[in-house]
Amino acid sequence: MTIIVTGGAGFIGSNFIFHMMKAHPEYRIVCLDKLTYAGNLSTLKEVLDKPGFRFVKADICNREAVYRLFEEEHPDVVVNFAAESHVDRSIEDPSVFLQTNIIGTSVLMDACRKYGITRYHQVSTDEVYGDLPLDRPDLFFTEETPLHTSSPYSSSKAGADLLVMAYHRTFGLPVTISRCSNNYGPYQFPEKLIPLMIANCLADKPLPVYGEGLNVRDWLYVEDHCRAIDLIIHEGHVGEVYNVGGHNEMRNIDIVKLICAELSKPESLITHVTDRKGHDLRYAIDPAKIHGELGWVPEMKFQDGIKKTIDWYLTHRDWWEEIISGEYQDYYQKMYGNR
Ligand code: NAD
Ligand code: TDX
Repeated sequence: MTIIVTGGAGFIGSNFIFHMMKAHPEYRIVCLDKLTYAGNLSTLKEVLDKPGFRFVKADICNREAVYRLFEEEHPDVVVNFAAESHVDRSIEDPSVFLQTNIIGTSVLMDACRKYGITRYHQVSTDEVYGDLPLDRPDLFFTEETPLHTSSPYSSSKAGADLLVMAYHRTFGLPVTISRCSNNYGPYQFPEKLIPLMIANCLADKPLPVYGEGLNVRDWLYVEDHCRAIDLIIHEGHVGEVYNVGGHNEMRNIDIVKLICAELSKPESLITHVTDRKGHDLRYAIDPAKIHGELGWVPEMKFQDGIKKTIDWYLTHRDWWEEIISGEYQDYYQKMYGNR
């Protein structure tokens, strides 16, 4: 079995590659990644020289490069993680989000049609459902919840999802989609909430909480997400969407306070800053379908996962200090300088 994993030099894609190489050592894993600001080849250093693994630097929007790779590798399965993934950046400049997340997805699926595959899996997000009110804890996103997006990021992911279902219905492409809640764990780029707060805490820098910090996210340890995708590509039903989440809702402010406590830093570092435009209030996944049909359950408890994650950032300072030393400083200044 040969699997092309796009976006495998990013956060979830790299964790998925590690998971698959351990769980299925006989598979050939080919990572296709453009190495944008969010992709880092050093993340993959432990697998780069392994037999059964190949890295190819290319853009999923580059039809010629994508078709060439399919001709060389004859993949059985394609798992598409490649995306622009940060909501705040999509508010600054939507265009690259439309290009990579929508056009890139269509190029990959065109290649799948042309060369034939047994499964195309689209890694999507709970953000395509929009948000839920804070005062209705009884409401959850199911696979039937209508798409109702808020940001250019989530709109581009919803656009991709619609295309994936269209390729299934019109061309019979064997597709599946997973829509997961917020992930956390090793190798997450420090622009995202949890690693940003860990890095700032360690540098005794202000912790920029948007608004009151009352927005709720449903956190899942990245390895649990990777196991879910592994299960879906093997046992999921073609043409189906699977929500992935572990019923672990937390307010942003409580996550930041927890990180302060774990790192023995004062909560006085917390600084409330101007809210994100169009900020989604609450995400909450109902995972009944993947649990009932495929038997998936999350294994990592948040209390353990967050400790493990903080430990990882403490013991891998070289990985993220290198990242935040370069162009990230300009990004940080632009986003947080006058906020
Ligand atoms: P990330 O930003 O850490 O990584 C994205 C990767 O894609 C990077 O390696 C980047 O170089 C690569 N990439 C970007 N544009 C590309 C292009 N045009 N061609 C080839 N490669 C390209 O993202 P992540 O957090 O690992 O998210 C992976 C996927 O999971 C995304 O599709 C995202 O929408 C989805 N998702 C993320 C979360 C989360 O909490 N992070 C939750 C649910 C779903
Ligand atoms: O500095 C910050 N301060 C802050 O209060 C940052 C970076 C974030 N926040 C808030 C905004 C959100 O309510 O924390 C929450 C989480 O923010 P992000 O880490 O940017 O994640 P989110 O916007 O929820 O989107 C994430 O989950 C769904 C991923 O980035 C997406 O790729 C995924 O689809």
